[in-house]
Amino acid sequence: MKRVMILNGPNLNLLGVREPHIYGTTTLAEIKDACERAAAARGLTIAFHQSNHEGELVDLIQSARESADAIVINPAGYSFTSIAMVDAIKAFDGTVLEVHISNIHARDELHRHSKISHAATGVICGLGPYGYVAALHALAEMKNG
Ligand code: CA2
Repeated sequence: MKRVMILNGPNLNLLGVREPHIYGTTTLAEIKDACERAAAARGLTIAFHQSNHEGELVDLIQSARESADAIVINPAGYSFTSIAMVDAIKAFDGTVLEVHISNIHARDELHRHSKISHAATGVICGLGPYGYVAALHALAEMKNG
């Protein structure tokens, strides 16, 4: 059974609570539920995490080297700054799918250029919370996902 670590970066714990005009009304707990349903349907196991701390996210990415076959990551604000997360992702051998709820390419300059994409296998953005579920379906379809 393919093991997927799902990682969420800073402030995503506020989803559905603040700025619904940008990020919608779905909470992170609801996204976790949707991921659990999709994973069960597709024969995947998931470990779902959120952290506001860059070092903790780096530790989780490193731990995925032992505990996961693939990573789905929404690096949130660290997308635009974190070389440490890029380096940790490069040390992971499996598939890495970067997910953004919003279409970062349609946003302001500050939110447009993810450094993480350089190290990701693929990027999904602008599909809303469904992006996480789409990433799981993609991993289930990918031979080496
Ligand atoms: O669209 C996404 O998923 C983002 O990764 C979300 C990040 C943003 O910096 C990226 O450009 C795109 C921000 C996450 C902050 O989440 C909040 C949720 C509710 C209220 C405030 C922030």
